[in-house]
Amino acid sequence: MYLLKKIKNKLQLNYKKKKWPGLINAYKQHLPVSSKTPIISLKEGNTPLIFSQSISDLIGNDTKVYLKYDGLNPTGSFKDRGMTMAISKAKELGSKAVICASTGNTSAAAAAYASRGGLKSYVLIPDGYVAQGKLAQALIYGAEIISIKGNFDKALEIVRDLSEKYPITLVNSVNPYRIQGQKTAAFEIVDDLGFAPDWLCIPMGNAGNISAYWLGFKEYSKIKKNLNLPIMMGFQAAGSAPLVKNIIVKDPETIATAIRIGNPVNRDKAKVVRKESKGDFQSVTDEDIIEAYKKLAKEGIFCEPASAASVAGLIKNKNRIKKRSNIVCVLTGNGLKDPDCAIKNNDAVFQNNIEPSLREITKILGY
Ligand code: AN7
Repeated sequence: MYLLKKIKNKLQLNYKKKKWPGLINAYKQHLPVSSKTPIISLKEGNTPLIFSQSISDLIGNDTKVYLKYDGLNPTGSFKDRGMTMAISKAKELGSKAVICASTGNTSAAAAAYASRGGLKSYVLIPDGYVAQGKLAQALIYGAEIISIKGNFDKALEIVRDLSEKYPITLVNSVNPYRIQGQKTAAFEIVDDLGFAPDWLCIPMGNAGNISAYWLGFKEYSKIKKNLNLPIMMGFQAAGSAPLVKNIIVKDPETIATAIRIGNPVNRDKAKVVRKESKGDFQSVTDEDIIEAYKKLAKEGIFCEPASAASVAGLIKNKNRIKKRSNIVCVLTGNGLKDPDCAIKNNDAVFQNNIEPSLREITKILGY
């Protein structure tokens, strides 16, 4: 009996140890935190890397395609990785308020983590271009929301100015702690696979995330022997592709409102990533994006349209992929963020206004 109890206790202890502590605690030794940093966490990170049979089959050539489903973070996007760091450091440094410009996800994450940390949050968003789920989040988490008659790029210009003049911490991806937190996604991929993928496919807006992944892979390669670095493939929407075209896009337009960004702040960093990784930046049309979005959903994975750009981009490169490649596509945000898009773009059979009679419904089912 005693022995049994002892074994049981030990098992329970192991189980507790295995509980995910949030990404700062999990990767402390790789992050600029100390015992003085108040860790503001919602247990973000540790998102699943899901093998996709249907996308792998579509690519063929014995390719294995995995999806890094970062839409399963606490506020439904990868922004939580950066925000746990940005808000923890803001609090450590005595800040009382944070500000960001956002196409939606940054504002949701900033509002949530600021509230949790007892800080005030201000968010500037482009009027009419933030998906409903994201707006709902910013509202309920308690941000002060300023919706401007202008796009994301204009909003970012304003918040950068404000944060220089007043004691408000900027939490867009120009904040270096954001990139530090986001690099942990690369660590997780390597920890899951046991190696780095041959290709990493990722959507780009401001190009903070692609820069963060690259930093993560490079840092891990210094401590893990024989770690090959991936080719970094960044994808933008055709109507909003400043990095692909190497220009500033004045009036970006795309169904993927998350990446409706015409003047990415991390432009130079992104170019370095492309060069160092021998990667490429390409555009995908809104039609390509919706097609990939539906394909993913058919396998049970619901992401937002911007995230589907990574898979749309991969599909476009089908003929360039070497045999037996391992590929990771990053799904940056949850599909529930943008319910309108799913309601407008699906192949479902939806019959409404039906009489609630067995006869009527049997007829519809075709029996
Ligand atoms: C789902 O929320 O810029 O290339 O203000 O929400 O690091 O900018 C969002 C960006 C990809 C692009 N996928 O990442 C914002 C914002 C989703 C996003 C991106 C965003 P970056």
